[in-house]
Amino acid sequence: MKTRVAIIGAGPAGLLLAHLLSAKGIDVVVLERRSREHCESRVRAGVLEQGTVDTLVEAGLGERMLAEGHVHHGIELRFGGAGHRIAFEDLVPGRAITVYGQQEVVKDLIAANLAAGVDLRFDVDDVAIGGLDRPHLTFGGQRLDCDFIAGCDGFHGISRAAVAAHLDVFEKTYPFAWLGVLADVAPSAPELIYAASERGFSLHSMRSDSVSRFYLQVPPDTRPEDWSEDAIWAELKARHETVPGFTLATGPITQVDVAAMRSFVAEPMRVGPLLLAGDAAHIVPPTGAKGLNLAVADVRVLARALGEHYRSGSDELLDAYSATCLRRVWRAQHFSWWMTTLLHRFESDDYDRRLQRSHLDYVARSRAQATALAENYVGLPYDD
Ligand code: RFL
Ligand code: PHB
Repeated sequence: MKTRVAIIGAGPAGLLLAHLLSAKGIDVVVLERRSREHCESRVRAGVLEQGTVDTLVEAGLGERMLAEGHVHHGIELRFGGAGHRIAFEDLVPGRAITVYGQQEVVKDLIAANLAAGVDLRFDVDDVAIGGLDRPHLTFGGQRLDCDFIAGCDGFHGISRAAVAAHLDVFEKTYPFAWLGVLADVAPSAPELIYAASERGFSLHSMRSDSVSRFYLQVPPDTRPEDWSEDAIWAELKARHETVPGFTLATGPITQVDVAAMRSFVAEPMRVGPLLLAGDAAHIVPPTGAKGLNLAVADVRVLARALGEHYRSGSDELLDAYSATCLRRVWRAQHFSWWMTTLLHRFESDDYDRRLQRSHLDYVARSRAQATALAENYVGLPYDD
């Protein structure tokens, strides 16, 4: 078999890349290890930056997102017995976030790719990178020759590992994880609440008018079965019901998962014909809601660079791919680390705790600090 761009992984990065390239008439094959059902039901991110929304709309993928997603013009930081709203409409006029589940984005992308006749293969669990001199993949006893391999296979994929000898890795781990909770209950507030309490960090988010999404800071070795439904609600209430008059509504919990917290960057994002994109190249802790948005930003740059390669033969954009993406990646690394250290409870001394509180107060009181948070949260403009 032969194709121009062989894409490993049908997450947001691989699927959007396939969609953008096929729209330019560039032949692709997507190979995904898991089933379509698995990819469409994996609950992860929920916050789309303005630029992500614009990118999806431009690519013709906006219909359901614009109808069913919820546009939010602010978030709340809750600490010290009070809530402080970061008002996007005032601080970064014209920019907002859209709350629309990652699995809905994935469903829309799979449907659009299949409608366009893209060669999308699920349940392919033995993909191997055959070589980079004459780039090809092998799977299921077949050989797929290609011009480029797009490694869109997430943090635990094979692509980054295949070129590990060529990469510099920058990494940070955190002494806690997030317990993710999905519940059939209406959100208790219209916007996201990032709550920094004495008991640890907690996040109130949502998926729809009748489904809420919560996260609790927990010890890193936590397993979902360690937490009963009652214990989850008690802890969510204790961390959120810290301002007068706020009551957290409860309901049946439908899913509990644990997400590790990590910061990670592999450089460069290109080794010859192998191009890494999304979580395959970098990970951020979810506190800044940046992971999915970075994956989309990478793929925008990559689709344009590959388009230029095939259209005019110029490799200027491809040669700049890694450096272009890494500028945004490192900004998001800093923002995600900053939000994480600002809001979580660390085993630190009293001095560090006072610093953390002072910093939170400063964000709540200073327009300059609040604007810095807001412009990063809604997403800085793309370079292009
Ligand atoms: P993905 O989504 O991991 O997709 C990779 C795909 O590759 C497949 N794969 C393979 N296929 C073939 N052969 C192999 N050997 C393969 N190995 C792996 C996998 O099965 C999978 O289908 O990576 P991608 O496309 O780069 O997308 C990245 C995003 O998924 C990720 O950054 C976000 O989910 C991160 N994230 C958030 N990002 C946001 O922008 N906003 C948020 O609000 C947000 N919240 C979150 C998050 C991630 C979380 N978890 C679970 C880590 C909240 C959580 C709890
Ligand atoms: C989510 O709704 O899943 C979500 C929202 C904000 C974050 C992380 C996750 O920072």
